[in-house]
Amino acid sequence: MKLIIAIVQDQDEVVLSNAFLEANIRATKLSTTGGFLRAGNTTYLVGVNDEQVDDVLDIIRRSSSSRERYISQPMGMDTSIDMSSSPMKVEVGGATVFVLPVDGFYQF
Ligand code: 2BA
Repeated sequence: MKLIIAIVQDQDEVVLSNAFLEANIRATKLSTTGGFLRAGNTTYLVGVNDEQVDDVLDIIRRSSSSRERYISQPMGMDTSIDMSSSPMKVEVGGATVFVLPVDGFYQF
């Protein structure tokens, strides 16, 4: 068994939730915040059998888009770097995904 942790942009959340429902994939959705942009994103926890991992990755890939964001000064960034005249472009997503082995799965 594997635990898939997928961080997606909030704009992709509805499409991905619907895709999981359609494919009968059980997922838990968390409201999260990116450490760099300090913007909201959505993190899914998906527990699946090993043979389902590729299908879940496909669903996530198809449901997540990459987007450009412009930021003037991320909170907490070194303020000695003057970014006032040149907003920085960052490409966010589609999805950041971790696949972890699961030692145990219990429902009490
Ligand atoms: P954020 O941390 O808010 O990062 C948003 C985007 O800002 C990143 O997109 C990346 O393009 C850029 N970025 C992040 N840190 C940067 C830095 N030190 N310097 C320059 N640009 C930087 P993504 O890479 O697509 O990441 C989207 C979100 O996925 C992240 O939001 C974070 O919530 C999560 N994430 C990404 N990598 C992660 C990791 N290794 N561990 C845990 N969460 C991660």
